[in-house]
Amino acid sequence: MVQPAIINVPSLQKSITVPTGLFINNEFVPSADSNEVIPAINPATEELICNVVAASSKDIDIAVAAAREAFNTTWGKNVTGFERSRLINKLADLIERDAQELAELETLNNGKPVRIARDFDIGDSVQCLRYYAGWADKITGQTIEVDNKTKLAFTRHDPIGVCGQIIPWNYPINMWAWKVAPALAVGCTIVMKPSELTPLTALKLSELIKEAGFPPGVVNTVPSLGPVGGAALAAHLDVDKVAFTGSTITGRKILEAAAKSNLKKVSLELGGKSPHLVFESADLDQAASWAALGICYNSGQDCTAGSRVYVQDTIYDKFVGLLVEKVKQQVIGNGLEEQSGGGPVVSKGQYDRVWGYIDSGKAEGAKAILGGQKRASKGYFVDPTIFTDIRPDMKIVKEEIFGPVLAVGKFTSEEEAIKLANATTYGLGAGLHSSDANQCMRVSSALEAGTVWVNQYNILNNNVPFGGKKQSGIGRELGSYALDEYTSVKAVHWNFGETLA
Ligand code: TXE
Repeated sequence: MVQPAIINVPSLQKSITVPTGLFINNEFVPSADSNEVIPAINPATEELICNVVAASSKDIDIAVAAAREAFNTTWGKNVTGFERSRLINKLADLIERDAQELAELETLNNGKPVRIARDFDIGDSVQCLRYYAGWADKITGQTIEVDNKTKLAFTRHDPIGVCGQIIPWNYPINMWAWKVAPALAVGCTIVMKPSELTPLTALKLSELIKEAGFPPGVVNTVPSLGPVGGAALAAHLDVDKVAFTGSTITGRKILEAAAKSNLKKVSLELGGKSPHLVFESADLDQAASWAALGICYNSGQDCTAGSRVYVQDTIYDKFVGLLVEKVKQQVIGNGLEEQSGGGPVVSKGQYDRVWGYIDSGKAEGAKAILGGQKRASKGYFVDPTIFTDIRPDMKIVKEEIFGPVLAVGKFTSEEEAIKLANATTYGLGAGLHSSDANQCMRVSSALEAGTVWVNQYNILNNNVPFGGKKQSGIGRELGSYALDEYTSVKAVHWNFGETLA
């Protein structure tokens, strides 16, 4: 048993208790063979919140063994869909009960405003769990006639087994729910590796796993450095599936490790450089609001951040003026303060990375019409920055920045707009604004992206699939589609009459 940390939060006039051990078999335990810790840092103050135990590759083996044992005994095919549904619903209730404290912890470790963590990230996570709880007793195959008189075939959608789930730091609770909910619904067991930057809420949620009544070993939580715990999960011979959200470069490593080990099933939700097209018939005020949301939400640390906006030349000046006004309204501050609409970026590493892009934009000749200046105060704050006068070869136009940095360009025709939008190796999200319905249909069909938003941006629903084309990923999360990622189809051929001579 590892003692929890008690975090004093003077501005909230309270303290929050958070477990710091590895969560294996429903207990918080030390590492089996290592004294390494992961420091959890508050990005608004740059101060240490607490240290948590870092899992070694041996700990990953132990967690996978626990998940395998649970899969073979108390979970997997040994539990009914009704029971899985009941437990997932219970978990959703507990998260809802603790939403405020979970949100505060998310803010301390990630930086995002408490209000957003509570009302959006956690609200959506609770709904996601309830959505998949609804599916748990409806996992069915098909009956397929192969010969009416003597034979029948049917399919079973079996839980795939032990799942390694590797999640990032931009939506620590939300990504946890997106991964955990469908896996549990179909009967899989889980070894969850949260990001080393944001391990705290995954540990806090682990307490709720136990309280909800999930049997030991069904969900295990192993904070660890990516190249240690993440790599061990991806290469593990007894892991049946890895679900990953993160950078394209790490996604490649995971796919490679899966190929070199046991050919485990892999789903990848990777980066993006999502375009946003504004046509002359659009409601410009609305389009500017959605475009501002698209780049400012979560301080731009969003895989579908609308980081390239292309505007029809006839309305360019008017639209850019509106956009600047909307973006200026963003209040960036400490997430614990209720008026903050956006927080700092997550870490020193991410801060330096984003500034590297801002500097490169300036050096390559783009014009910063908003932002682009560092603050003198503490904390990893980046004020929203808008670049115009861009060229397709600039780094800020080609690469994922993952910060509130927007590149704005111009087009003259629909054809050119589509060409610019699709000129990327990514294919995660895309947005378009137009009041011409035929144009909306034509352009949404031509955009190479897993999700296209028409006259809105960045709105997701738990019952609608989400994922990427091109180098933005493999597989789909959310909706009924995610169930396929966690099941393996077995065909059973039944002979009830044919005899061999
Ligand atoms: O991502 P990593 P980083 C993008 C975004 C960001 C950049 C770098 O552009 O600026 O990636 O962020 C684990 N084997 N996105 O370095 O490394 C790691 O521990 C297995 C987009 O933080 O991909 C963490 O749990 N796992 C994105 C997770 O991978 C490994 C969200 C994500 O970290 C590993 C985050 C390895 N070898 C970043 N190395 C999105 N799509 O939303 C690291 N990890």
